[in-house]
Amino acid sequence: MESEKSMPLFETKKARGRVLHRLFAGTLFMGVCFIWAYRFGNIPREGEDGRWVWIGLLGAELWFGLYWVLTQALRWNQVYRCTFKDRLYHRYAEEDLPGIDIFVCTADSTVEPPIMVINTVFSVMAYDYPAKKLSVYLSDDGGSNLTFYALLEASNFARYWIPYCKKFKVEPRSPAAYFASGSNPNHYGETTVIKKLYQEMEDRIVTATKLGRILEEARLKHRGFSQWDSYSSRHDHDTILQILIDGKDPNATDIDGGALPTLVYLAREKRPQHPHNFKAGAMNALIRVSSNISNGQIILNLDCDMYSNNSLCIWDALCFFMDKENGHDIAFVQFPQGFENMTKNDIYGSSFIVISNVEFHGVDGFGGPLYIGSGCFHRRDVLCGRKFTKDFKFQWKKDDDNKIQKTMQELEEETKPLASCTYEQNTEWGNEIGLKYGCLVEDVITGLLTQCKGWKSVYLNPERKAFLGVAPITLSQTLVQQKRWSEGHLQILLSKYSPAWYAHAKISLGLQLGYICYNIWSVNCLATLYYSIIPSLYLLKGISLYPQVSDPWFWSFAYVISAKYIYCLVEFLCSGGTILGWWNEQRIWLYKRTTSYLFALIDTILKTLKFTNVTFSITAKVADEDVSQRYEKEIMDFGASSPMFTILATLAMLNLFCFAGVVKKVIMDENFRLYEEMFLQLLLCGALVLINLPLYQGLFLRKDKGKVPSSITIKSFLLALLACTSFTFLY
Ligand SMILES: *[C@@H]1O[C@H](CO)[C@@H](O)[C@H](O)[C@H]1NC(C)=O
Ligand SMILES: CC(=O)N[C@H]1CO[C@H](CO)[C@@H](O)[C@@H]1O
Repeated sequence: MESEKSMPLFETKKARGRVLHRLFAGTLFMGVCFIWAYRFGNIPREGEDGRWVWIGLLGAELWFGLYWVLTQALRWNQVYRCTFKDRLYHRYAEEDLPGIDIFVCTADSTVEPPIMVINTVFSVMAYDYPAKKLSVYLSDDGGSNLTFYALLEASNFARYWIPYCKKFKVEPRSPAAYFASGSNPNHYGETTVIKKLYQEMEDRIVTATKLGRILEEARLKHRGFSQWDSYSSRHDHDTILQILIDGKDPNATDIDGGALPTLVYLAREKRPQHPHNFKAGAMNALIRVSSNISNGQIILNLDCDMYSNNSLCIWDALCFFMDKENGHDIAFVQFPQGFENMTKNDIYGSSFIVISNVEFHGVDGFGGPLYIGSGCFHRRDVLCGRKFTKDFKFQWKKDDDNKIQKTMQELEEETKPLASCTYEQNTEWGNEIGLKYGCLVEDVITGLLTQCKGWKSVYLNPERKAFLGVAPITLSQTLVQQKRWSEGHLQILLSKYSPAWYAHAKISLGLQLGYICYNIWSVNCLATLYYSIIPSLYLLKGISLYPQVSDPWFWSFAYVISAKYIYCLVEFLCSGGTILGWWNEQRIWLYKRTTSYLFALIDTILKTLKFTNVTFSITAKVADEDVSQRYEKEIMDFGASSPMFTILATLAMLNLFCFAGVVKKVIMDENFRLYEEMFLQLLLCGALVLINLPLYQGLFLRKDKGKVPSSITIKSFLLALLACTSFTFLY
């Protein structure tokens, strides 16, 4: 039994086939070097035609090649983790397990409906973990009494739901997902009862949400609502804190007399004159408030739309933190974000299967994944700024029972000041302590700083997804989300804590490159825009910019293009995608780069020059019927008047004109040896036309609400026409 006690709780395996992969990458890199040599060696001399175009191409190809090298850092050293939950399960007595505080963040009750939020709350309250050790905190930055009302209803329904889940080993434990999954259990009678209870509660909450207010009789039932008496708006109110279930109270039990986890509602104080620092501010308030109530040593952070699909995933995370040999330097355990609303071919590329199934395993091999916000377990101490020391060993604290004396009201009043606007003044909160402020991707920069201090992180990607969220279901949502991420990443690169210099020698080179690879997403827009405009225009004009098929240099292009795309396709398929899904991903790749990244880059430049301020937009989580239907049928949604769409449509139109112009020339002039002379340019333009097919449909053929608005159609038509004609006639 002695050996059983010391067996490791997790295992790390290296990916197979790395030697082969490295060889392959080597040959591809040679190809890239040949392309560079060709471009470099053939620059037209000063004064000659086309010198600048050529230099532009050289620049773009240098960028693509170097970026590809960076992406290799994400593939070089992949590792896979697996855990031994059974060993952990048998090793510790219940009272020796650490407390877990779960933070769910919501920001706006209109885009994040309360019923969805409480389903996330249920999925974590019902975790298979001693209830006394579990506390769930909901941070409501919308300060909405509707959300509070929903949570109040939830605190009641939990008394039925939790014992039901435990008794019948229900999975998943979000009631909405469970009932929707239609799994037909044999305990039919009890299921009918609980389903009815749930539906009644859902009705009440949805009705209240629709009305926008809470019925008087419900309001009178709970003292908590009185906290809204002094409320003037979501940007201006006192701290609202309510312990809805106190897990330490022996009277707080479910219908079978079992213990319940603590459940807390928090809307931190907001004042217009105090910056609230968005989600990072909310998280930091939660860290302090929870420290005074349950003070769990492990913190799980979840977005409100991301329910837990595995009631045992706490144990997975603890396997890392509690491993005696290798667990002491692990600061956080990141799970991938899975999505519930995925269609088969993922038209908006929002499942990120290559990032979650390949790249994050790669960064894990170099010291740990990025902290990406949701689905991440942290050590509280580290989040609160503990410095890394090599031989330090974490001790698992026993409960401190001194809080038990206080009444709930006393505890609430004593805790409220911790969530006030002024608490953080002249402290290190938002800097050395807690999540960092001032960045659009506050989670990533916080994770980076943690790693720079010497801590490691771990990426656990089990077959069955532990957390499932809602992916954007329109193109504009997708592009806006991408803009925010890529802009935040660029901010990190330009910040004091840049992976390029600050992190040097603090984290491994591989991890540094991995971070940079994400950080410079937005800069990709320049080369991509150049490549999707210039070669096509020159094709129309009949000027060749690439080697002819008979030229030996042609083969370096041919090899790099085909090897890169075949590899990329295989990688996508191995990550669980479909061929059509890959094709869709290529389209989104192009759209992201020509719009989201471009806007992110421009915004960053403007902000650096101090022209504008940080803005933060949340992507809507609810959609009208129409939009959902198109999404489920995998029809792209262009139905918004966004400057992003004008760019996309103009580029698509421009390539269509160039392609059509060339086809016309070929038909009229039989001697025109186009394939031979301009094969690569034709291929590029043809590929751009092919990939844009759904957009042409949206421009010219579709009649539904998701088509491109006619104002954009006209604008982009004129712009593209102007570009093509002025180029052919004037230039
Ligand atoms: C979610 O959990 C269920 C089991 O309850 C499992 O069948 C399903 O595959 C999981 N979903 C994902 C996306 O992993
Ligand atoms: C917001 C949204 O589109 N939700 C959908 C997610 O997927 C489920 C099942 O396919 C639908 O029922 C939801 O309407």
